[in-house]
Amino acid sequence: MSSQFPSTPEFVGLYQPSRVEADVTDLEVEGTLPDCISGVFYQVAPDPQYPPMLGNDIFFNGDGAVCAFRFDHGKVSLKRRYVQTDRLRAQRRERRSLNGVYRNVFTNDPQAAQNNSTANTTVLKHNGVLLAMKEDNLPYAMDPDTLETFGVWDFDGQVRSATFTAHPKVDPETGDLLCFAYEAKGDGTPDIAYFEIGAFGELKREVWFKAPYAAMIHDFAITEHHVVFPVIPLTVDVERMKNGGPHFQWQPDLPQLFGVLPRLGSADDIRWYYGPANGFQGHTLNSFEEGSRIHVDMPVTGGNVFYFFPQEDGSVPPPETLKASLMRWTFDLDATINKVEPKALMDFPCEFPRCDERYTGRPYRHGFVLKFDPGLPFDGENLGAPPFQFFNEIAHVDVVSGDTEAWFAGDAECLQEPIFVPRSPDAPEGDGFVISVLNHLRSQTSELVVLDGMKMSSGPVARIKIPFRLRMSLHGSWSPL
Ligand code: V55
Ligand code: FE
Repeated sequence: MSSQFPSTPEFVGLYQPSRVEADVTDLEVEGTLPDCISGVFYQVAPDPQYPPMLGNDIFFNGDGAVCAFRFDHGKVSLKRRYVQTDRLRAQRRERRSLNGVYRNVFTNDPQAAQNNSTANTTVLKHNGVLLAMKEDNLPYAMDPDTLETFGVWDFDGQVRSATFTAHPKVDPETGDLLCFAYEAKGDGTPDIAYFEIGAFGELKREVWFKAPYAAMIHDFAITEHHVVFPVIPLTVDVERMKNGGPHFQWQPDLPQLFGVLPRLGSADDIRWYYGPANGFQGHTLNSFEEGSRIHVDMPVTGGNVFYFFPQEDGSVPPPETLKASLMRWTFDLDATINKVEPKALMDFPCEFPRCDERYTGRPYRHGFVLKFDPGLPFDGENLGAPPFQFFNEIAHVDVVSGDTEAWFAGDAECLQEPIFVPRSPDAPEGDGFVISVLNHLRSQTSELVVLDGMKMSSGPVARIKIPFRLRMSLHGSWSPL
């Protein structure tokens, strides 16, 4: 019996599954790695173990495969392992895919695991374990050194939500993990839970409240005294799921909704703000407060970015019509109206923003983003580069001056989410290095590039060669040694 991945855009080129588990000691390095980069870069990719049960599948439904790049005295070693989710283990037992439509358990094979998590969206070390997260379930915990999977992580029984975000934030002052759950009482529930978990694992705060309707809350934003929940106009309907339909559906008439909660508040204190309809709030770059005002900086796109979650009539906007840029939303707690309009900080499409995380939730200046410039040479049409998550530049953005400095990676290359590493613990904001996976479409190879954050246009100071191709990934984190 043939078992091959389909030749659909979701499985070719950058999206061809990699499926490699590996240990490579001392990768080849072109250039010089600064000694001050000492730590582990963790990141995770959706990387399906088996060809999709239903013939095709979306990128977000692949099994989580974690990379750990350990930087130590100018050398880098690589370890890559699948998260041993219940779902992966059931598949390997049956030797085929058992999971149907993304986040729709009604379409799973009866042999599939009860827990539907792929653990494929981010990895972050907290209180001694590496958490692999997917927003539809609790995290899985792994050994940060061996990448052995320990199992589902409920924080010693303290977190009792059905789900858990893949975008927690670390408060830089306390080391507390600020996190939340949406659809927190199960599929289609409008319940949201907000948690603060101490650096030593103790649950410090927990607030449960309800959104006006059940919809995707992918990322969120924190400040010293508040948290902000961006509710994307992608709603959930369990009846549709029972009919085999998608978990999410785009609602062009719904606003970009934001819930603002005081960190010390209760459910009654949540305040909802309404932005323009038919817009897509992306990932948070950073956020901070200034008197009564809370600023949240993120890429915003005019229309549905997720072509795999169409609106009711099945339509999706042609990708070239989607205008995106880095925007600032300002929520004024003293304002009497609840309407908000974002202001553009930059005027080019970008995503996967990251800040110097010593400044998370605090006034800041420097950001690092993946950028797409359609005006630059491109020679990848026949190499399987779909019009989704394709970035040919990496940039430093200064949100105070509005300046941008970018590096173009090449005419058949695609960058993945960067991570920022400070030069030293007390270096000025933004003084340090930016690390990103770079995929070469022509040679079907991958490398890590390391750039000086304040000299982005000079290009990499080092390129670290990976002896196999990495599939497109999502998010990751830096953990100092
Ligand atoms: C996102 C990614 C996901 C997901 C839901 O980027 C939203 C947004 C990788 O999986 O399940
Ligand atoms: Fe994300």
